[in-house]
Amino acid sequence: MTLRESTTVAIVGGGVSGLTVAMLLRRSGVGCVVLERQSRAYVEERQRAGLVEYRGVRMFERWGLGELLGSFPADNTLEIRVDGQTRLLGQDGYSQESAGQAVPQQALVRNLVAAFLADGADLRFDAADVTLHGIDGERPVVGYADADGNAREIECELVAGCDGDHGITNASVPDGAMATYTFDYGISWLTILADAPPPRYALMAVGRNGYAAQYFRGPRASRFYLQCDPPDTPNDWPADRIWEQLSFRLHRPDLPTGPITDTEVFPLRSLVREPMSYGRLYLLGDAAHVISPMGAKGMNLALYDAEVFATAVRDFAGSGDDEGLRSYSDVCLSRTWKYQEWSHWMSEMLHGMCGPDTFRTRLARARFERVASTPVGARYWAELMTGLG
Ligand code: RFL
Repeated sequence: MTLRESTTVAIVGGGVSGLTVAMLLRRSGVGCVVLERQSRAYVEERQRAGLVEYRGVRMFERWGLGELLGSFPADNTLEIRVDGQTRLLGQDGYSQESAGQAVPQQALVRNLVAAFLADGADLRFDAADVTLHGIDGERPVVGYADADGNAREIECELVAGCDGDHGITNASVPDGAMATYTFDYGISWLTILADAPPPRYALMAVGRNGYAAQYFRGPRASRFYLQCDPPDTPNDWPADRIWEQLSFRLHRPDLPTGPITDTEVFPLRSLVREPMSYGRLYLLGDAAHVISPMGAKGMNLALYDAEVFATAVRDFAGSGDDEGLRSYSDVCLSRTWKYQEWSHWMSEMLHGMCGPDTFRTRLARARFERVASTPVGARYWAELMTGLG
């Protein structure tokens, strides 16, 4: 027999967007249940992003949740090493006053899970075979199988699709009800996690040696990126080749190395689904949009969607005011496209500066000079970097 329960919001996916929206709904006194396909250990170990922009830091503080971000030092400075020459961005007053916070994504997820459960809230791991029914009606139903294989159903007023690009929620929208806009950069990044000391500032190296980057992921951990060819797999990149290429492209013969804990190759691509809602289903985070990690905005967009949605639900549940729900998609898409444009502009400029000298590399270098050496360029950079633009 299928056990049926009810709640206000059924949240599918317990990543950054799902857990954040759940936490904000909890703070607003709105009932919700989170269904996560993976185990708790799995989601708490999954490493990805590492920077919460200033706007996101302020959001957590506004909701009285600032402590969830931990206390790693923050700095908006970004070092761009052009053919080995250091150029620093983000050292203007505006950037420095509005620094984000270095927060490894898995640390944020761990803190959100702990705080949510400590609050007595309802988070169900190992939820298999999630299905959505009646999302265009008044009372959608979310079906799933619990960790013991029992069939369950949750009847709700709203469904939050927080299950990433390849989840079930965006796939439940009828064909033709959403437009999907995609862009493929035609290149891939090899991403490497290593127990190697992080650089002083977030570091990107561009120029004739090719693209590489190194970011903080803890006091003794770094995430590295290397541009590679799309057909490459991690098998094409043994440790010796990784360290040799990182040292070469970062112009650091003395680059400290350490055990490599993870490698992955992913294509640089972007995607936006419009509108971000259908009936009573609302898409958040990667379920609605995927962004090239060049501008470090994927997690930040997920956090933004979570706050816009939670605020709209609070108003709807409190007084029946559905204005926030009706404008949810437009409000979130406005920021999504600004960030897509910025990430695309950065990707074209920084990748454009790599490789042998051509007309294109010269143009990209001229573009970079305007950002690196004019107050207007610095301000443009800062507004997007901080999330305040
Ligand atoms: P998540 O974090 O992928 O969480 C989705 C959750 O849904 C679960 N799920 C399901 N649950 C129930 N039923 C189903 N049928 C389900 N299908 C899936 C999954 O198990 C998972 O727990 O999506 P969310 O919450 O939208 O958050 C988005 C961010 O994770 C993402 O945008 C960022 O990680 C992107 N990203 C980066 N963003 C940044 O802001 N800065 C960065 O530096 C940055 N680096 C990165 C990144 C993404 C990367 N990958 C994935 C290619 C680096 C990498 C390598």
